[in-house]
Amino acid sequence: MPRVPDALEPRAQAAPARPAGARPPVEDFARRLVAGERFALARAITWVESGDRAGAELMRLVYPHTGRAWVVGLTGAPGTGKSTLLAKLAARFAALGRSVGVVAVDPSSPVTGGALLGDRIRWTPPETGDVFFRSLASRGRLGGLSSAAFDAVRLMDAAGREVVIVETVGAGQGEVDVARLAHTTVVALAPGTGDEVQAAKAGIMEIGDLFVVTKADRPGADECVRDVRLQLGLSPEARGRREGFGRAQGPAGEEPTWFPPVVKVSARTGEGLDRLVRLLAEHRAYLEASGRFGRRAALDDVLRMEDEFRRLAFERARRAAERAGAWAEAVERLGRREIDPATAARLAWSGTEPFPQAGSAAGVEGADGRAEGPK
Ligand SMILES: Nc1nc2c(ncn2[C@@H]2O[C@H](COP(=O)(O)OP(=O)(O)OP(=O)(O)O)[C@@H](O)[C@H]2O)c(=O)[nH]1
Ligand SMILES: [Mg+2]
Repeated sequence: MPRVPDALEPRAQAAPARPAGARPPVEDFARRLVAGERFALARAITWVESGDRAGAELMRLVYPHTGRAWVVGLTGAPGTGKSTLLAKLAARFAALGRSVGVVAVDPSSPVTGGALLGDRIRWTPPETGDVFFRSLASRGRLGGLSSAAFDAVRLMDAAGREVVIVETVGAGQGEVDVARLAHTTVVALAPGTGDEVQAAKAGIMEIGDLFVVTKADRPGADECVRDVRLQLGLSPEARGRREGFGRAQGPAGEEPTWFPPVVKVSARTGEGLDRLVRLLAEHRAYLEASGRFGRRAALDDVLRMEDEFRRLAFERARRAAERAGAWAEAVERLGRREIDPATAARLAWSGTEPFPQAGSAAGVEGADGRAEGPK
């Protein structure tokens, strides 16, 4: 059996270094943040959340200090018990001497203002241990994680948080995003809610590295575990198959393997928590043994780069279309319902420079976005 990593071994806490000397504010903040100062971290996250330019500047400065944190994503339907579980997990890691960061993406939207569920758990920090909690109200335009959530995770990483746990409500794109950001994705399902069925529909069975059946003190937990196992391709007869970190003979010799475990946990009674923490540590060991730990963060960074590139490309193309008058024309004809939105987009695109185009909405079908010719 593979060795369980030192993520479980207690370790003494290092005191954050005190900064000294006066420098320009953002640089000063960057230094204090990297030294682990909580106030600087809190301020930095506020900057990125509000879109303050200082946030982008700070990110540029502290970025070389990122890439060390273990990012654990926790997702699941509203009211599954994620926050309650997260509080227990954070306390466990903190008790082991780890500095913990928590990013909760609040399901309340700026439109409705309210929380999804009246009884949702408010965060109470553990009595001991180093936990930094931050809740972000903002969500991405398409319901996925906002870039502020990604940035908050990176800032916590730069500030030396060793474990960063991100809670998102499973509502489509959110889970996919959290899996993209996290090294380890935990999917929470509550018994008796038909969550298993929903999960299969939403495709979250594919993203889970671990499945937690929450509220195990309630009836139906065993059935829920069985259903999830069945969906993972673990028939009751195949129960003996090893879940978690294993090794298998691959083309290039023995390779680390991972099969998603299903854990029954009650945050209320504490049942299953030890096993969950042990399996999380096992997944971390698997990530390291397979070289995925470093690669995962790098992949996320390239995707973040793509996001920004997409934004820049959009802005440039839109400005070009506006200059050519094609944007306004497209919007106007769309408003008169002469053309549908897709055709309108092509018409607007036909005005972009420096891409050579035919002047009509119909003539832009072949545009592949490659800049050709002098301009
Ligand atoms: N019986 C029982 N109830 C639980 C357990 N964990 C959470 N709950 C209850 O389930 C409700 C929702 O818990 P939360 O932790 O807020 O769930 P959540 O998934 O974070 O909810 P959202 O963030 O709103 O999606 C609360 O009333 C909790 O008290 C548990 O282990 N057993
Ligand atoms: Mg919650």
